[in-house]
Amino acid sequence: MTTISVVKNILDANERIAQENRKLFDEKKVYVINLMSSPGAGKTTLVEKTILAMQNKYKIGVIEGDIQDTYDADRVAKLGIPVVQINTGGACHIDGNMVRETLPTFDLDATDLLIVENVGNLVCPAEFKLGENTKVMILSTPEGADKPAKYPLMFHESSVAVINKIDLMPYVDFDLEKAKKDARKINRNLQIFEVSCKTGSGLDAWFSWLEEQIKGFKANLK
Ligand SMILES: Nc1nc2c(ncn2[C@@H]2O[C@H](COP(=O)(O)OP(=O)(O)O)[C@@H](O)[C@H]2O)c(=O)[nH]1
Ligand SMILES: [Mg+2]
Ligand SMILES: [Zn+2]
Repeated sequence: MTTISVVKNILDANERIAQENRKLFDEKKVYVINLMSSPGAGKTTLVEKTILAMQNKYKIGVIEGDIQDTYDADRVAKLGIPVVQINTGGACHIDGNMVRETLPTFDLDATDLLIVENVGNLVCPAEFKLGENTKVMILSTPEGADKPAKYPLMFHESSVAVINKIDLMPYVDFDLEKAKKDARKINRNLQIFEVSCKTGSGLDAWFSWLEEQIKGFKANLK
């Protein structure tokens, strides 16, 4: 009997494309973030805040991934930033090939930071590499502190967890210490930022960290 592991083949094929993307990003010195979370955790809001804080220093591009529609891309385009919408037409994650297809629309020579907002989903986006430098995930306080334990792969694969909507802590039963402890049990090196994209609290630490990463990346390529 012959068994074909479809999932493994898909992931292997994706991995090759992600490596090609990575090679191009290195050549062009583009630092790439793969931003993941559940729907509504605050990805687009964090993208907007990051653009507003950093667009004077860095040239930013954005890829928006959604099953349908262009709401998020419209929000980013309003800020005058090059943005491409990927409509996955039902698929619950972005893959390396989808990213590759958007790249000719960007001037990569004039891009320092490319942010890919993945489809809202805490499960399979963690499995598909895009050629990013860093996977960043957002957990928002209304989602509950049990999410690291329930969705370990997302926390394992990400280098950074942004805990967003800290302003809502008085209204939701979010055990911040438990969330952090469980997340670090899964990923000892996880960098955690506690922020509110609404009030702005904690965002400066995120901006500084990101700036350091971009500078370090560019310096290493010289
Ligand atoms: N209270 C509060 N609301 C937020 C915060 N960040 C985002 N939101 C709201 O959460 C909703 C979903 O945000 P959005 O950025 O679209 O999430 P996405 O689906 O992950 O891209 C919007 O109504 C935002 O205004 C925050 O820090 N605090
Ligand atoms: Mg969004
Ligand atoms: Zn998926």
